[in-house]
Amino acid sequence: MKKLLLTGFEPFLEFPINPTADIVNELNGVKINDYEITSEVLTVDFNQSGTEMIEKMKQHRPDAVIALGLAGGRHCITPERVAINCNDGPKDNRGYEPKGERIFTEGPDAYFSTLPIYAMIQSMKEAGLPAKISNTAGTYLCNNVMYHALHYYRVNNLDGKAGFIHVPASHALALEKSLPSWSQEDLVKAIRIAITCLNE
Ligand code: PCA
Repeated sequence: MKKLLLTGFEPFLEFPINPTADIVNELNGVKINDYEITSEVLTVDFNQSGTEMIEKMKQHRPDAVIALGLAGGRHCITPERVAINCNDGPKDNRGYEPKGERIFTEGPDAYFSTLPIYAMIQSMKEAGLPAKISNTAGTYLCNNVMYHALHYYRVNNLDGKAGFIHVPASHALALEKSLPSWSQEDLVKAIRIAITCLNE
């Protein structure tokens, strides 16, 4: 059986709930096709989250990594195409606010996702769940952990697949903040479908 590391994030900025933490906790230990899922919830901290991702990859030695994050305001599930070597954005959960710093000084400018993102959106849409590819994961912690996962596989010559999927707000979050939202059930269903595509 192969191992999938599935990560979510703690709440951040103006969002008191992060639906990705609940998604990954629900799927922890679940087996989907060839993959057994190990879940972790990451902090939202420019000086910490990437290190956590690498520590979890060293600990679990996953064959694939799917990192999840909330994109409050998006309407559909969006597998990300690319991670860029840049930290920028509003204050993280420890109050740090980088202004256009490189994540790894000597790292490449960008990494493309190695997840089957076309198959993922196709399968989600066939199941009646709106999905489309996103061409920017931003410059905040979601981009940061996606970059870290791809960089770790690359510099260690490992052939695991890695990438990131942004999800819309859950209804629970939308009760607190006015945002387009999905049921938690459909969010989990979409991520289960994405995982079934890993063999493609
Ligand atoms: N979303 C943020 C960071 C944590 C999260 O869930 C982002 O899109 O960068």
